[in-house]
Amino acid sequence: MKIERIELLHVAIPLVSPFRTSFGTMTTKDTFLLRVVTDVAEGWAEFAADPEPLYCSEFVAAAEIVLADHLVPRVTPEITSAQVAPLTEAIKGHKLAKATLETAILDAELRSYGMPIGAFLGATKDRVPSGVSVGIKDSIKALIEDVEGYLAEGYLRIKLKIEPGWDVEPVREVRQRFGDILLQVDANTAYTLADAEHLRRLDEFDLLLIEQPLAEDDIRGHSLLAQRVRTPICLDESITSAKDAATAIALDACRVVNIKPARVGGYLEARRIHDVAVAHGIPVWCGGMLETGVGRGPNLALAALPGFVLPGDVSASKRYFAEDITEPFELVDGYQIVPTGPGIGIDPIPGTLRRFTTATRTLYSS
Ligand code: OSB
Ligand code: MG
Repeated sequence: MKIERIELLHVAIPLVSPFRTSFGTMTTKDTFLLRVVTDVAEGWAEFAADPEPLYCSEFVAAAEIVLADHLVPRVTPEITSAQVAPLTEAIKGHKLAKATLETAILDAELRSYGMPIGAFLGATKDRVPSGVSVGIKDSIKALIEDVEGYLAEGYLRIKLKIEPGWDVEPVREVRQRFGDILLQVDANTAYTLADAEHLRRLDEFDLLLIEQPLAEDDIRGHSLLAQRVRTPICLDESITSAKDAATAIALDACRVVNIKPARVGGYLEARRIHDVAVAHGIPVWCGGMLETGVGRGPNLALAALPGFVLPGDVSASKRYFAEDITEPFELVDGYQIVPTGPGIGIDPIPGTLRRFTTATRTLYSS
């Protein structure tokens, strides 16, 4: 396989409704896709972060620069997906940008063999249970209506976004109204260890987990918090590699790990985190970042690995998009079917992609 062209396509796709978290409100999926054209196949990937560095330090404009000036120039025409990480190791950080490059090359490579990414990663399931992440609302009433709608659609697990001032009450109301559902919360780093006694009030609601309550670099804080709350701590932002996962687990900073391939540099590292967690008896689940179908497809394949024992943030396309750039992913009895086509198993629909594309740039051409 020989790489002939690497293109970056900026896309902007409106969300069906604003998505509010402790770090900000999103109304549009504004990002870019990477398209790798080789002599035998074409590969696609999606940059997972946003125009502003609010969830993580990476953002669209920075990722474009790092890809154009530092990552793509290190790519050789004959590169394999396994060589992307070693060849770009000298470039510090920028894991979400690196993940985009590795995934697009992996997709092209797998398509050239006719192998689905699920088979490549070691998926053992053909469908995965679907959870949904529910944003912060203006009122409890609006929240209850949203959760009711998602449960009616079949979602098997509800995750509530929380922040100081929107935590114990919304959780209490949802638990009271909907009874014995699978329920968890995500704080996106909005608390400090000084809030430990407050967070302990969530213990009475039998949550599956509390995700990333403290700052991303505060492993020790999470470890101390874990001694003071009964609800299992799950890390998201803190885990950027298998090494991080091993450290956090060894220090009892988490009892669950959210694996987002983008955050950890791609699917190869995501699988290593899965393996580390499984070796320690730590359950994992697949997180999301409001991906279009291009990112959603391979996430479903990852979520089909045996250690993914909790429902992921792998919701249907229509949870975020009235129109996606691929055929939409849909729920079937609360589950999503893992794509079985070669590579990521899904393609952008050319006409639809064209309508949502705002700019295109060639990063490499042979
Ligand atoms: O913290 O898990 C998160 C979305 C964007 C950035 C961070 C997060 C999220 C979500 C939604 O919670 C996940 C999804 O449905 O894609
Ligand atoms: Mg999270």
